[in-house]
Amino acid sequence: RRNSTMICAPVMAENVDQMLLMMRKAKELGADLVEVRIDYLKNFSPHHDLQILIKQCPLPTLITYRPTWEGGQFDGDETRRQAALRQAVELGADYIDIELKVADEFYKLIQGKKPEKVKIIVSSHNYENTPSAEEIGNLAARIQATGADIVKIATTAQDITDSARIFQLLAHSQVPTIGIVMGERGLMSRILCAKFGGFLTFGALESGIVSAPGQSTLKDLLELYNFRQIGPDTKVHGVIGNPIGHSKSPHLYNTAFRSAGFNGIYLPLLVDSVANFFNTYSSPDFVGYSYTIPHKEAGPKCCDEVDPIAKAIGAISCMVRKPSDGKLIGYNVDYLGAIGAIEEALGGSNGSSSGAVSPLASKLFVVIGAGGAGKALAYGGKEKGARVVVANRTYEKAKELASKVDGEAITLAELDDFHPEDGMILANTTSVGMKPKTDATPISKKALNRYSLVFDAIYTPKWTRLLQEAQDSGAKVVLGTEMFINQAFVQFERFTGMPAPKELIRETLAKNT
Ligand code: SKM
Repeated sequence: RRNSTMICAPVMAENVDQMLLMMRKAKELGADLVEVRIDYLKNFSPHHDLQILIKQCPLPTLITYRPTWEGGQFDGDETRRQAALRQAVELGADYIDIELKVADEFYKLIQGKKPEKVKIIVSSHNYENTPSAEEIGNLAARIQATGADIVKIATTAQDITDSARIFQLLAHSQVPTIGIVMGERGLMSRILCAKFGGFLTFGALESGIVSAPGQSTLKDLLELYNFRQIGPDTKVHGVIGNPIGHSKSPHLYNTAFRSAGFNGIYLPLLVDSVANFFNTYSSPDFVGYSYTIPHKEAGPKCCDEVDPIAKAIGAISCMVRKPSDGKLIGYNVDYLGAIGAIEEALGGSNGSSSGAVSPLASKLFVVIGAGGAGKALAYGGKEKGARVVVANRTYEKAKELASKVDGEAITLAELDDFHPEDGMILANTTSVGMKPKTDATPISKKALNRYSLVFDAIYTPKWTRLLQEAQDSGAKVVLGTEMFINQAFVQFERFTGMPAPKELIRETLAKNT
């Protein structure tokens, strides 16, 4: 274990018995303490219920009685609320959460009655945004001035860069501090708080049942993100995209990092602006990135150097920070994986190094989409001697890419009636058909009988509607998982300098798709 950051499981239920069951589950799942959200209890009788909850909990307890004015469930009398919290203090709960707005009042109430071991967390929640670094600093100072044992600041992420200001607080704070940025864009704060010395993070017992937006599950913290292994020297990696929840990259790399004993973490990074991301996260510990839709083409602008192939393609899929000088280098490792898998399915040797003629040579290769992945596939097709056709919703973009690969451009609307010859090869590189819109497909089924092979870059789901219909039409199919896995091997080696544990990566993807 590399850090002292605890994992706290929030327990929310309508009655005490259910809460006790959840507490046992929290312990089984590996939590360090539980937050008892007594504002969720119906017919709460403070002394009786608190005594049972505090005494029978198999883990240390944090008692929280969150009022509606701070985002909780309790909308009754404030004097009663504080009286219940005072009882929790007297009954020897390990931690009590009290909101900053009433902290001074509460400290007066418990004067002389607080056992030494009971620690007070003074909390502030902002459900709108994350203030400036200066405002957060002032807020923390105000919380400390109440006499808090532990400072808690929870804000809301409007952008992924918001977590950086909370990390700054954690890294510089002189007292134990909980810093959480809520919402999907704040996910990294819930995991990297272990790197920056946060006092605790929250982990839900079940997915979808969270006490605050963006909370991870205990299971994900421990198994997917290797939370206990994160430390001050842990190198940060991630996949930059939007959306990003579907990505299996975190599963693959975190599993592979752990098996290789590599001190790294890999996160899903929901990024709106790559430029803002890199302006903010410029520390030497933020070292490796995968790029996915729609940011592959914006990637090169954020690099200090771009590999010649990525430059020719006009998009990157991978970026690493050189340890020697901190420069960010961009690569494109997408096309190799996809083209290799297509060649293999066509039954030829993938002759790139042997000099043999590729089975793609002189074939008509239709690429749907002219974004980052489309560019990589079109480039790969041309390299192998195929005649490339780019089909894209915006014709201008199709034309621009087609001209780079000496190919032809058509619009997506023309694709259904496009059949200059039989035995063509089709590659979808758009997100049409990706989870959750799995009913969608970029081409009608009846047009598919002109193709001898169909590839889909999408791997969630593994069998897209396009691939199913292609197979029904008698075409060979190449799954997106093939491309995904091939490029992951290369990226792992770039990130770690070690050979990729290929079998493990394969197994991990199979388990998660
Ligand atoms: O090129 C890959 C990228 O490296 C990662 C990824 C993902 O995590 O879903 C998909 C592809 O774009």
